[in-house]
Amino acid sequence: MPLVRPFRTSFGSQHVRDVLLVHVITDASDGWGECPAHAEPFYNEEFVDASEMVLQRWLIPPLFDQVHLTGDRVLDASRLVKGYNAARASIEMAVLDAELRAAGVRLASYLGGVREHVKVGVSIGITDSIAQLVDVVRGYVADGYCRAKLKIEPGWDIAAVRAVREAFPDLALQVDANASYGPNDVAHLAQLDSFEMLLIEQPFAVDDLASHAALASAINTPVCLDESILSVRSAQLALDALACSVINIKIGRVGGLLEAKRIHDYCSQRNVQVWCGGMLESGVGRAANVALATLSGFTLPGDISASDRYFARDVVEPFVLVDSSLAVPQGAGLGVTVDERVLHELGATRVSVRSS
Ligand code: OSB
Ligand code: MG
Repeated sequence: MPLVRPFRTSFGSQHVRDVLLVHVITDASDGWGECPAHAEPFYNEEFVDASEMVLQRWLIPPLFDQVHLTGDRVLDASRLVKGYNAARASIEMAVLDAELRAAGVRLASYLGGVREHVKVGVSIGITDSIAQLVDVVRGYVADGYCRAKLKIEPGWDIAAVRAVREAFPDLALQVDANASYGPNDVAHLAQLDSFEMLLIEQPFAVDDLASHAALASAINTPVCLDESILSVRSAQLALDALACSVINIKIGRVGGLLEAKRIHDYCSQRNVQVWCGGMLESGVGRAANVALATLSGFTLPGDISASDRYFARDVVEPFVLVDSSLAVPQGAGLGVTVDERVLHELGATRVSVRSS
């Protein structure tokens, strides 16, 4: 799917999304899921061609042995496979969608959601100049976004954030470094503390809790982890290490909607704020993100922008921005309908895996 604007981060510039959807067909109904892994293993180690192979060879076949397959059995059925959380999330999502569509239950209700609209922000890539960045932010503010997240990297940080803060004194602002800084950058990053931001996301390496803890103790702005959090267990370790005070929950990073909910529940118990991250999903994954973000502990705006921020044409009915929020779809399951005509026009190919 071509992106309406290239998305540049510390790990490269993307112009298209290589989207992998999973379509589950059961006796009772069918369901869709999305694997949000990217074409290259630059965000984390997973990449979409590998996800596809793991799904075909190891994640899907054991599911045919289940007498009564439900979404809550998918994670356990795949416990022998290590990693590939985005692939795991996609098949769980599709099975849950099929199950809930057959039962006539919305995903948000099944998860225990408490709201009909979720507040969202927009994640803004690195641009060629600071003037251009300020223009891009201005465009999204005009579109109605109440919160902007700026991607940063060494060489594109303090001055860029300062310019945006000066141009938009009241905008809710946060930054995301995608692990592009090292332990020696703590003092440098501490300069970001003066811009009254909601949070600083994943400045250091995925396994470097110590540098995150050092930064967190040096500044007032909350430190948030993305790449480092893979499960309830890693959330507990990070919080105990004082490496963060806020967590970005992504369905694809943690291995599915149900682990995402468990992390949410755990953080709620500890009074830790969470928010729903994004991976430039199509409308299928976006519907799951919206449903997840209806849980009570998702108190910060999600990286769940409207469909037109990403794609000229989405594969489901587009999500539209109203009052910096997206409405939760009304229908059962994910509540969206995949337009197979759009898939065809995008040149989608289909691979079938059947019970033998
Ligand atoms: O780190 O949050 C991230 C997109 C792809 C991979 C990683 C990240 C992101 C985003 C965009 O920031 C979030 C979105 O709008 O989907
Ligand atoms: Mg991030």
